[in-house]
Amino acid sequence: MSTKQQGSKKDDGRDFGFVDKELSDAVGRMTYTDILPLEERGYEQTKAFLLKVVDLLLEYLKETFDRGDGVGAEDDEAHGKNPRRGKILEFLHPEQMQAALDLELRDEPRNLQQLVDDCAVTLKHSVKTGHPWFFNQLSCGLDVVSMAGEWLTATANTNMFTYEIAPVFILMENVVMRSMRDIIGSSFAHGDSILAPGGSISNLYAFLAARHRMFPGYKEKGLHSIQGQLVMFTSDQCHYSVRSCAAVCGLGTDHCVEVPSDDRGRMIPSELERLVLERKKRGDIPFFVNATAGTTVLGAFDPIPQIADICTKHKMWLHVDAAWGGGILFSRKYRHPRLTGIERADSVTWNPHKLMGTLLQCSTIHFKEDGLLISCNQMSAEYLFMQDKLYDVQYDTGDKVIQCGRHNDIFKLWLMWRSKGTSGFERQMDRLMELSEYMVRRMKENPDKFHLLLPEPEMVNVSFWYVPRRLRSMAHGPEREKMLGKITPVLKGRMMQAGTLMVGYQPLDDTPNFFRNIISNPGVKESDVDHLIAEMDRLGHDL
Ligand code: ABU
Repeated sequence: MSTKQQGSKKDDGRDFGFVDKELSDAVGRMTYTDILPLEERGYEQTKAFLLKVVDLLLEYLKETFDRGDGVGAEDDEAHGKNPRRGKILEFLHPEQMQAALDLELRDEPRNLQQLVDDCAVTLKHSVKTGHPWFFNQLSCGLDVVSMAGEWLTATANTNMFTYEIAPVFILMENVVMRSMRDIIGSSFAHGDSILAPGGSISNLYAFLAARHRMFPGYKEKGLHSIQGQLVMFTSDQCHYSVRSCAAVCGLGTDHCVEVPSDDRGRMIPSELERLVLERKKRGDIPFFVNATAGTTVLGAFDPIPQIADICTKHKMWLHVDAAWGGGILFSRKYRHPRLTGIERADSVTWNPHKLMGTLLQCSTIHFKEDGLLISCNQMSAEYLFMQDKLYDVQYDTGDKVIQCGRHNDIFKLWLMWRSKGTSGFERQMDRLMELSEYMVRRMKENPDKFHLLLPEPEMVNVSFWYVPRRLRSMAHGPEREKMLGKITPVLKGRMMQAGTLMVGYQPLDDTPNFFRNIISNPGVKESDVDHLIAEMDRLGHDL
C-alpha cells in the first residue's frame, strides 16, 4: 500500500529534482506522534525524516546555482537532464497554482511521507531568489554560510529578549553591532544599536528616539506634551517607510515634507533649507531629517555633509537611511563621496540582508547616543526584565525595543562575517560595483537596444529601457518613453513565462515604466550580465 494519502490529483512534488524522496514504508507511514518531541524514543525516525528534508534543501541549493551548464551534471548521466535546470521559476498564475497545490488543512494528521512531499512541492514552485539570473530585488543571492547560520538559528529556536535564554547570541549581537558602528565612524563607537524586523521598523526606531530626545515628556504624556506641529523632511525619492513613520506616529503624512531631488535622485539641500524655513515661519517644529544613502529605485545618495550642516543650524535630528547603501561603508574605493559625512548623523539604518547578502531578514539601527533606546522604549515588564537576576541585566536587551519577541537575526550575520572577514565584505562590495559598471558598459556598447536613464549610476541599481527593433530608429523623447513604458511590463511577463531572467520594473514620478536591475548577488559573473543582455533581446526584439 502506498504511503501517500489518497484522493488527490494535485502535484505531489515527486518530479522535483533527482533526489530519492521515499522514506522507508515504515517511517513514511508514521505521523508526528512517532517522532520527537512526542515520541521520546523516536530519534531514528526523526533523523530519517529530517535527512530527507535536508536532501531536498540541498537539491534546491544545487538548482539555485545551476545555469543549465554544469551544476548537477552527474545527474544528466544518471537520469537525463533536469528540465528545471537554468530556470529561476516555472510561472503559474494564482488560479493555476491553486489548482496544482494541495494546501488545505484537514482534521486528521498527514503522514511523514506526505510532509516530505509537501516540502518537495513547495521548493518546486518557489522562485529561486539566489539564482544568478534573478536581478529582481535589492536582496538577491543565497550565501551558503549565512544559510547554515539560519539553519542553526532555527534549531536553537530562542527569543532574543533576555541573556537568560540567548546568552551566546546576545554577546554576538554586541560584538557585531559594535563593529558596524566602528565602520560607520568613531563618533558612533560609544553609541547603541539593535536589530529590527526590516528597514522600515529600523527607520521607525530612529523616529521614536529622535522625538524622545527632543520631547522626553511624550512617552508619558503623549501628543499634548508637544506644543506645536512636528514636521519631518525627506527626499521625494525616499523609501515609503519614512512617510509611514509620520502616519503611524501621529504627525500625519502632510507633515512629512518631501524635498525635491535633482535629476540623479539626490535631495537638493537648498530646497531642504527653504522648506524648513517655510515651516518655521508657519510656527511648526521641524525636528527630523531623513537622508537616504541608496534610494530604492535609482540608488542615489543624498549629500550628507550639506544636509548635516542644515540639521546642525536648525537643531534637527539627522537620520541616514542606509538600509540599501550601508554595505558600501566597507569599501574604501566606493565609500567616498557616497557616504561621506555619515558619522555626523544621529542614527543610521543599515540592512545586512540587502547589499551584504545576509539571509532575510537582518536589519540594524544604530545610534550615536547610548541610553536613548532604553530610555525611549523601556516598559520594564516585571515578568521578563527582573532587575534582581543573577547576572548583569544590561544584557537583557529586549526592553530597548517596542517589540517583545525578537527573532534571532544575528547568528547568520556573525557566522558570515567570520567566514569572510571584514576584508571579504570589502571585496564583495567592490566586486558588485565593478559588475554593475560592466553592465553599464555593455549597455553603452548596444545603444540601439538599451537606453540608460542614468549613464553613471552611483550604486548597483542600473535603470534602463530595453528598445525593441521597431523603436530603434525613433528619436528618444517623451513619445518613445511612453511606448517603452508600455513594452516594459510585457517583456517582464515574457521573462517570467520563460523563467530564464527576472529584472524589476516600475514607473518613477512622470517617467513611464523602466527596468531597474540590481546586482547584489555575489555569485553573479560577467557572463550572467551577458546572459541578461542576450536574453532581453531574445525575448523582446519583436515587441
Ligand atoms: N525595502 C525595499 C525593498 C525593495 C526591493 O527589494 O526592491
